[in-house]
Amino acid sequence: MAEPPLDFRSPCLVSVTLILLLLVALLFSPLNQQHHLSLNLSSSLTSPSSSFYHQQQITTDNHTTLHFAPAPSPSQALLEFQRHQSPPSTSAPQLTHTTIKKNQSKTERIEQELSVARAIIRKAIVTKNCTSNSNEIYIPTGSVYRNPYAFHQSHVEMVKRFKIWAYREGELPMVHNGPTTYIYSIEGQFIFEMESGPSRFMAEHPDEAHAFFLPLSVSKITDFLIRPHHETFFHRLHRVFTDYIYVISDKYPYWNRSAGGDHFFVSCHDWAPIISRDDPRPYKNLMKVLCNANTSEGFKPTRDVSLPEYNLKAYELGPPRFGERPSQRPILAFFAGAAHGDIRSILFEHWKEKDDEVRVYEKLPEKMNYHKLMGQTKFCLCPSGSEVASPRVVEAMYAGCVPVLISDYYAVPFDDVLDWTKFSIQIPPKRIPDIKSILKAVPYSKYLKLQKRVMQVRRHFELNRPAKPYDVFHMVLHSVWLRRLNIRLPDRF
Ligand SMILES: *[C@@H]1O[C@H](CO)[C@@H](O)[C@H](O)[C@H]1NC(C)=O
Ligand SMILES: *[C@@H]1O[C@H](CO)[C@@H](O)[C@H](O)[C@H]1NC(C)=O
Ligand SMILES: *[C@@H]1O[C@H](CO)[C@@H](O)[C@H](O)[C@H]1NC(C)=O
Ligand SMILES: *[C@@H]1O[C@H](CO)[C@@H](O)[C@H](O)[C@H]1NC(C)=O
Ligand SMILES: *[C@@H]1O[C@H](CO)[C@@H](O)[C@H](O)[C@H]1NC(C)=O
Ligand SMILES: CC(=O)N[C@H]1CO[C@H](CO)[C@@H](O)[C@@H]1O
Repeated sequence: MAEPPLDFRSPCLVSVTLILLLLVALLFSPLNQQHHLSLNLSSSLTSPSSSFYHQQQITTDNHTTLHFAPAPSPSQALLEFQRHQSPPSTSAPQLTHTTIKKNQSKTERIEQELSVARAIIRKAIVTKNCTSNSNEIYIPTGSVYRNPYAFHQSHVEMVKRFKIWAYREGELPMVHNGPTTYIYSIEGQFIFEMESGPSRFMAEHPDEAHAFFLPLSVSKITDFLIRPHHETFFHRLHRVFTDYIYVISDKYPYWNRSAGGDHFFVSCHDWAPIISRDDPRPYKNLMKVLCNANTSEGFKPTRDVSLPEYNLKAYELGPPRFGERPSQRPILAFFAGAAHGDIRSILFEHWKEKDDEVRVYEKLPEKMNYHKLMGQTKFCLCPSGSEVASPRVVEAMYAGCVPVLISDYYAVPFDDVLDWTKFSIQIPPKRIPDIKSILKAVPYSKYLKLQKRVMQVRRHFELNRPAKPYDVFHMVLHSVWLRRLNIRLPDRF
């Protein structure tokens, strides 16, 4: 009896083939090879094999791998932005291994460049010395940095090398739209900074890009898309994003190459995490740069980036600076804002207009100036509202006021570089009744240190146009850069 002919349309065979392909991708995905290059930021970036957008077989190629000598063990290879880090190896990494091969693929070239950057950063950590050719406007030092040498060198390498391609697809108003306003302003500021002028980070051709920017704006989409009611709207929001990804992954090889792992979008809107709710698969690896960095809602600090929130008019570059000297700040603690969310209702229950030193208002009396009050306050309360982030963190810094974070599940911005315990106070929501005693227990000398460091880190939250090294735009890109350094693309393109 003759065997039936092999029919590739057989659903069973097709799915077996698919499963095999997925397994191969899982086993060999270079995105899994964190241990060779991890800067300890992406341990959770797993294989993208289940993504619809990533069905091709990926293989690794040893020739593209840059070996550091001596071969680091997994823990030694970690480039942690921690202080007091013991050197990864006794000898400095050898950069001489970066021999340029002839006829490299475009992806190989990109990956080799990143390998060189990693090696230079590791060397700066070992030697505690940064190599830079340019005249630097600022040198990070002091306890506010987890590892000032690593950060300094990494920032230098980023400014020197990092290239981003912003997709041109999509139309105004939902894509490519300039400054947005209100508490979503940073989202539009970022898109505007990337697209409006000559940014040093923009790639001239996608082949030379290390990362890819999806210039969609959730807050513009929510403004312009008809929303009869929330549920229907959430589906539409999801559709806009998924369609966009479909278009660019069909037209260009870059999305499929990394299953979205080197792609990112930026949003400050509360609803941004919802884009992946209907079908999370395409978003598994995508870097989400979000204000709403709620780790209990799918935000992964190793993959995603926490974005500071600003409450600004369009084109406005930062809140006013009315900060008094530390000795001229009679108010112990201050908050004014709407009754959004559970944490604030607890705050109001205990403190709303009840205390002379802990001044908490739902509605600020008209004769009072919000920013001036912050400038006369030692500790500015920054409770979460209807999302985890609050524009008060940045406002406090501009006013030279020590931020007091009152939140659950909030992944704070730039945490891989900055040590927040050195310039802020964190009070868990359940200790809201003790706010006054906690803050009064901070010795004046410690307060002075905290305040001085607030003035120091403030530069990392400043908005400039065009952007300047170490300002918030650079810090956000640096977060993306670090996450990009932690993945390696397959060499097939
Ligand atoms: C590739 O590298 C791995 C580990 O570094 C090694 O075990 C393997 O033998 C290498 N394969 C080839 C083809 O060189
Ligand atoms: C490199 O590629 C070019 C054309 O793509 C070819 O002519 C040349 O022989 C190749 N060189 C090597 C060393 O493979
Ligand atoms: C850092 O490196 C520079 C040149 O690369 C050198 O002149 C300087 O002495 C080094 N500093 C330290 C502390 O090793
Ligand atoms: C990327 O993958 C999808 C799904 O497998 C496929 O439809 C698309 O054509 C691929 N894109 C390119 C540029 O090959
Ligand atoms: C963060 O997410 C959790 C889980 O969804 C939710 O209960 C909590 O309210 C969120 N926090 C804020 C401030 O929205
Ligand atoms: C040395 C080390 O592994 N450090 C940290 C790397 O990141 C993971 C989680 O992402 C931490 O658990 C480790 O402590």
